[in-house]
Amino acid sequence: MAMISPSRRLRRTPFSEGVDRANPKAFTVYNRMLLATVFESVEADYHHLKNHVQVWDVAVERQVELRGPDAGRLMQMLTPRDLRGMLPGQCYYVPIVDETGGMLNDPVALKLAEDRWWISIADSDLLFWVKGLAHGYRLDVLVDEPDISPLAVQGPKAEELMVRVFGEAVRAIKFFRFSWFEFEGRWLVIARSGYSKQGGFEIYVDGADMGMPLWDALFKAGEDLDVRAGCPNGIERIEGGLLSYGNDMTRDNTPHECGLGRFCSTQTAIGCVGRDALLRVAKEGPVQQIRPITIEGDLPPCDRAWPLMAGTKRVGQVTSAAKSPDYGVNVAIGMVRMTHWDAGTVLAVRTQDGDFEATVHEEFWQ
Ligand code: THG
Repeated sequence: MAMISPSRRLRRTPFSEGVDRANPKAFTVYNRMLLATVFESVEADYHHLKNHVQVWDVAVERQVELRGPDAGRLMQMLTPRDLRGMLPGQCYYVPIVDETGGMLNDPVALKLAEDRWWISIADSDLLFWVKGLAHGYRLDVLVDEPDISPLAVQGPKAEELMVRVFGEAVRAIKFFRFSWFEFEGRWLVIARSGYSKQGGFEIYVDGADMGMPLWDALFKAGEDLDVRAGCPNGIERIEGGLLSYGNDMTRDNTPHECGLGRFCSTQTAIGCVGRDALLRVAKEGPVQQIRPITIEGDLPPCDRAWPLMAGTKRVGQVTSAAKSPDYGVNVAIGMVRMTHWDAGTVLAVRTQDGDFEATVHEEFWQ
């Protein structure tokens, strides 16, 4: 494969110097930024993540900041999740939908204060939709992308490493909660969250100049923990059922089709622009839904949607797949029609290298 041409459009991050030092083998593009995808090998990275601790440059998780008296109102316009019980210091995984109920993004929202929110976005240009709503509804709120760059610390030894750099108080941070910590005289948000099921934290680094000093401090403190540069792992996130926007779902899907119904309280999410559309589809229930899938055989890379076939009939598609070392089978994420989504249903998945046997499951692997 040819190289990717560097340019201003393809943004580097405050941690790129550290990432480059660790010799990544491949990058993807996410929110018009570079995101490493492989260091040693996807399998070696996977085993290391499950046993040790990794530091991930996830600056690609850009923040859309809402600031002003109408920030809370705007936030509720974006999502069918009821935000009324959300307190400052909490993170919520929030489906974001348009007026048809179609998924625009699946970010983590942080409530910093009643009048200040961060939306930590997946790979779509959410900023434009949010600015459009704020302007169209004449809301008293500032919307922009601040110079905030998340750095994730993930894996079973993440807490030990974080304690060494930020002190014992990090142990008290609960899952999907955050608080403020000092580093070199500056205050940073640290949340217990991250795009893996191995546990860990996300540090919201405020100001690009803080990037490498923090990166270096983590690596120095974690030498004896075998801390390594890492990245969201393609195998581990499929095992855990963590969805990838643009891959596993798009604007064509409702949150209910994505299995995100538990993050919707459409009835009470007053003001959500997709509320009426979602109330209509929620009443009937979705006709297709995300399912865990296993696939037999030696698969090519999943670089396109693979049709799921029941005989000659297309009944869904597989959108992510990887060979799992721990489960000894290819694990996958697919969207399956209601008629074929029962656990144990055997289908054929049509890849660029031909058909393979696929089995539908009930629960993800973690
Ligand atoms: N962290 C932050 N921003 C992000 C991501 C992240 N933005 C992009 C992307 N990841 C958004 N997608 C997800 C998908 C899943 C989760 C978080 C963000 C996630 N889900 C948990 C689960 O499914 O087990 C828990 C959700 C819950 O219980 O509330 O963590 O990773 N900052």
